[in-house]
Parts: sequence; C-alpha cells; structure tokens
Amino acid sequence: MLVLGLVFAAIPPALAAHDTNPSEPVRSYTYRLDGVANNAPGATGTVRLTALPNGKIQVKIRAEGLAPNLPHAQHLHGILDETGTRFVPGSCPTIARDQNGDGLVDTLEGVGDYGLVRQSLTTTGDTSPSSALAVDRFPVADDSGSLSYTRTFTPTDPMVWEGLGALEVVIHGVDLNSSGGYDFEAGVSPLNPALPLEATLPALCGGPQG
Ligand SMILES: [Cu+2]
Repeated sequence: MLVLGLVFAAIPPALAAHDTNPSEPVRSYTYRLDGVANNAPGATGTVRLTALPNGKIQVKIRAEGLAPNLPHAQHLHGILDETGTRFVPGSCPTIARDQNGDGLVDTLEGVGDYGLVRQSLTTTGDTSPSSALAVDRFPVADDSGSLSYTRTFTPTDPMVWEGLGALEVVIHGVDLNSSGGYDFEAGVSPLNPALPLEATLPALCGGPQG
C-alpha cells in the first residue's frame, strides 16, 4: 500500500487526470514569431509547442533575421491568473509599452503582456526560470542569423504543461549597432546591470494572441 501510494503521489496531477482517457490527443500549438515592436526589424520565425502525454513538453523553433553568431536567450513566458494556479493567454507587446521613450520595448516593459519567465529554453541542462540568463546554454544564431532549436524536457511545474496553450515564446538578443557583439552602447539590461541591454532585449515573440 505504501509503495502504491508513493507511485501515485509521484504522478503529476495533470497526468493522473488523463488515466481514464488513454486516447487523450497530444496538444500542439504552432505560432508565428514576429519582431517585438521596433526592436529587431526583419526578424521572423515559427514555433511549435507540444504537450506530450507523458507530461513532457517539446519545443521546436525556427527563426531568422537574428543577430548572427550570438547566443539568444529564449523562454516560455506566462501570466498567472489571480488564483496563481493557472495561466491566462499572453500576448506580445507593441511600441505602446515603451515607457522610457528609447524607441524600444525592453524585457521588463513587455512583462505585462507576456508575463514572467516560466521555462528557460536552454540547449542543455536545467530549463527552470533560474536559467533565464544562462547565456552559455542558449542557441547561437548562425552566420546568416538563423536559429533552429528542438528540445523535449519535463517542465519545472506541471502548470506549464497544463497551461502550455496560454504561454508566450520570447527570443531575446538584438545587436542594435551591428557591432557583431552585445555591447553597452545602448545601456544596461533592466534585469541585470552586468549585462548589456542588447543581450536581453526581446527580439521575437509569439503566442496565442500574437
Ligand atoms: Cu524571455
């Protein structure tokens, strides 16, 4: 009895709910990724998010027009409802969110639209929000600014699996002055002054409401 209890306790509620319906279809969401406001003109892409029956999530991204040969932090962002137990559909910020008048929408200025980081789309290792700025574990765009990414992982929180269709995909990193690197000419990141604004600026965004 004790062993059985432990086994069941280990199954995320989202999965346990599906025990009576083994034919539950795989949920999949495909979005276009568009440049955030005026941050990254010419950047574009697509993403496919899939909630697998085993509680894992598969993310497939193809993007182009990004800063070449530079790492691009990328995340699933989400807005929780007032109960804090489920995600409500997010959206992508427009230039109307530019509060400091610099002509850009930085990561924090967009947070009201897409919410906080819920999952870090790293290439290896941890995918939790604590890896949000793990720049050495994010995909690097190639010579022509293209990026492709596929990873299947167990989400940090079962809520992410359950609410996958409400989350936004955000890809960061813009080389504003085409210097070939992320530099401090445009200032520091609002997330961490040790990082340039360019490194965390949202470049592409896509989700259930654009
Ligand atoms: Cu992000």
